[in-house]
Amino acid sequence: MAPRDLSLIVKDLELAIGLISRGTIWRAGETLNLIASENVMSPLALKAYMSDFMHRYAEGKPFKRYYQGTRYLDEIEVLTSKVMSRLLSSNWVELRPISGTLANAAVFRVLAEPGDKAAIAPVQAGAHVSHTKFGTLGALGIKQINLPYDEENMNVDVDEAVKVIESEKPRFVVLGGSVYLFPHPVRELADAARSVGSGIVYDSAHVLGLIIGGKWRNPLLSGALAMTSSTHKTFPGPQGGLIAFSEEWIYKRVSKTIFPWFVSNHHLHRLPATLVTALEMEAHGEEYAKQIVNNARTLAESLAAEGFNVIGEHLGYTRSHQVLVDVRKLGGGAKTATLLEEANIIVNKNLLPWDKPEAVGDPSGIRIGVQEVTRRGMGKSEMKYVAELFRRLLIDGASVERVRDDVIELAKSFREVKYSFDESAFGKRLVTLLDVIS
Ligand code: DSN
Repeated sequence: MAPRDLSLIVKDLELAIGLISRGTIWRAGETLNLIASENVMSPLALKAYMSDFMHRYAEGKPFKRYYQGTRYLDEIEVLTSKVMSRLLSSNWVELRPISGTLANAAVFRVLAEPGDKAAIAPVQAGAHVSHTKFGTLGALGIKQINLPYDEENMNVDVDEAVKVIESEKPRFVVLGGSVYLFPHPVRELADAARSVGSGIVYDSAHVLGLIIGGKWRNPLLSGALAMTSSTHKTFPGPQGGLIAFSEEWIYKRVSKTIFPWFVSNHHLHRLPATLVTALEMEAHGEEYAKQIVNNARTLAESLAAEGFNVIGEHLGYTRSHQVLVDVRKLGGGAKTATLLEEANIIVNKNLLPWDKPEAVGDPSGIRIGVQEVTRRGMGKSEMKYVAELFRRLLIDGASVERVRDDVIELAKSFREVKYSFDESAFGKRLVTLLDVIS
């Protein structure tokens, strides 16, 4: 090894400190974040995240670990499961998957062997890549059958889907996903799935917070066998995953396989932060979810009024936190998302129902999510203002700098995280790692 060049190390450290700091100031303080799969934790949850648990290992189940030193973590994991069970009306919750994709992997693998078939809501209906042959499903060797899509209703075609389930007899049916405005038909397909010895796995990653807040149907109460999720979208916790089940047998089988098949250590500091967030959602989730759905609808209507081609007008635009806009006339999804980013408005380009998968690099649309700006306290008047900013930048051709200045002003006025516990009251007693190490 070459001798250490301390000046080079310090140079890289300075670079790292600059990048971390500028990235944080920009994304947390100066942008309007409209990515539909993100959110911000509350100050109290952040403090809980900054715990010593981030350094530790705990393979296995609470109180049956392969490591010593886990006594407090065991209690936290049990308590988090208990709170989540209460919020999701499930007696069986697994918190160890470290992402929504790994939650899907564990359930898919238990329900099917390589070579078996699974029927999924197609990509037009919002399927996540992990549901598909290009992602986790394919990696597990499970064959993908698409449920038919009803363009008019922008949803799975129920009558045709029943026929597909009855004829193909898939081992499981996947509903839910990443890009959808209206609830998928769980109740309508549950009997058909059951009649062929199959079950519905509902990916609730995007709508977990809406389910807890009572603004989206709980799939477990509509007949789903399992709901998989991440914990950081409309549920505003740390990045992570979970699974809730409606039957004990599937819980037991998945639980036995998460470790050692899919996760060894389950990134323990997620758990205290998820617990704080779950309690925040129990206290404030109803109000929060209601405001998210109202804001999404207001933003969709306002963008349409400003001259944008917003998808789903005939269905009332949206019932989720998402709004989809067809931007083909503005140069397409890639160009539009890039221009918005220059003005500090962060969205992602997205395939719209008619796009072929090959169009993924430059699709017809953009996807907008309002869950983070809602958490920061924005309401109806801000949604109208956001639509106006979009129009000034994308239709009127206003200068990027002028719009960016207005976006920074707006972002600065909405930094506080609402629908959360008072950090100054509860946080004083919460000891973080930085209080202990020096
Ligand atoms: N769930 C994806 C999204 O919706 O952005 C990320 O994997």
